[in-house]
Amino acid sequence: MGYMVQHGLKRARPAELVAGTLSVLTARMDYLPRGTADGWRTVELQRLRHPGEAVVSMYARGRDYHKVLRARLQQLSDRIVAAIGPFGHRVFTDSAPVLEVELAARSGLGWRGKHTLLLHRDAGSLFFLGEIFIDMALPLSAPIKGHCGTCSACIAACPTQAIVAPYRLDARRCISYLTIEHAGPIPPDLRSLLGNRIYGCDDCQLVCPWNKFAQRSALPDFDPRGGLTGQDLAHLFAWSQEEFLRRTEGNPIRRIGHQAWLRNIAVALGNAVRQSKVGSESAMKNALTLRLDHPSALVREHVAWALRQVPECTAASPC
Ligand code: B12
Ligand code: SF4
Ligand code: SF4
Repeated sequence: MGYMVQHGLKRARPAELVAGTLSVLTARMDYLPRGTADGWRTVELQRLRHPGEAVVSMYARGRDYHKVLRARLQQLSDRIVAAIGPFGHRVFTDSAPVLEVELAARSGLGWRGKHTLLLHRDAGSLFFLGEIFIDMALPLSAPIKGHCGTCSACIAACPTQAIVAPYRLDARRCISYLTIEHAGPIPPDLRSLLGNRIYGCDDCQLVCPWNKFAQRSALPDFDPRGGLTGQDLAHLFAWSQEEFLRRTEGNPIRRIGHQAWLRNIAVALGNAVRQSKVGSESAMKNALTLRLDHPSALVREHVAWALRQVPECTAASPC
């Protein structure tokens, strides 16, 4: 995430990013899939109790939001042009050095929760943010009051204690950073805390009481696809590079590449074999063993670590 330092104050000064910007239109797009049944938070929390199941963060089970939101913001800009005539504008979603949560909070789209994400009483936090920078001075909308109160459920639920204080995140400990943004080895002292989360993490949002009010998306784009939900770790670990690329086409997971995919799943397999009942770990052990001579040193090291998690055979607990 070194780009944050490189961009310096451009991040906080929209007119330095796009010359002539006078206002920013902020938008949210809900991503809870259309057909999600009530009780979905319990279902998602249960997945974390099945060590052999791979858990991909909810935002990444469908189409890559960057494309969907950008296209829709562009369409909105085109409609405004059709209504009022040409004006200078540029759309963003996570695509440039823009402080999206801060802009959204200041414009009243929600308040920043103690987990640092934006949330709203009527929508929880399961939405993406995007912006249109424009060269017209519009009346400002006002921020809204925060409603976290004395709650600290997200802080308590974070598996790696990444929320080091209310509204303060140590990204180096966040599973989302470790499994998506981080390119190197996952720090050994954090590996067991990742559990079966192989891409991103939703825990701080799953426990948030306001996500009872999370809105279903109106779009088919975020329907789960590519066989990424409810899959066995061993099954996903067996995907070749070609299969990985084919299955993740149009999905944000593709960005991390096959090597980081295997790294993440190796950690989850290590965590699963450590907890598994005698005998039930053999498929996972076999899957790991088949990757012991993978060309990537990163993958090999994580596989070797995972195999070291297999419980010792003892007289009390024979193999
Ligand atoms: C880097 C990043 C991450 C990092 C760091 C997260 C973080 N909390 O900072 C990692 C990889 C860990 C991450 C994880 C996730 N992310 Co992320 N991430 C981003 C990204 C690209 C930049 C955020 C950022 O700048 N962080 C740095 C901190 C320092 O900035 P900040 O949080 O805005 O807050 C500070 C400033 O605003 C500053 N500030 C306040 N006032 C002022 C005034 C001035 C003048 C200045 C200079 C500064 C300033 O003080 C604040 C506190 O330090 C944004 C997209 C974007 N371009 O904004 C998405 C974004 C925040 N992520 C998003 C999502 C969905 C996630 C995950 C939920 C994904 C997942 N399920 O795995 C997790 C959630 C983890 C969590 N609890 O935050 C969404 C959040 C939507 C929402 N409802 O809020 C965003 C907005 C992407 C999007 N377009 O939708 N993410
Ligand atoms: S995404 Fe997961 S690891 Fe990151 S702060 Fe939230 S609960 Fe903690
Ligand atoms: S879990 Fe509680 S403290 Fe955390 S964001 Fe939600 S309401 Fe705020």
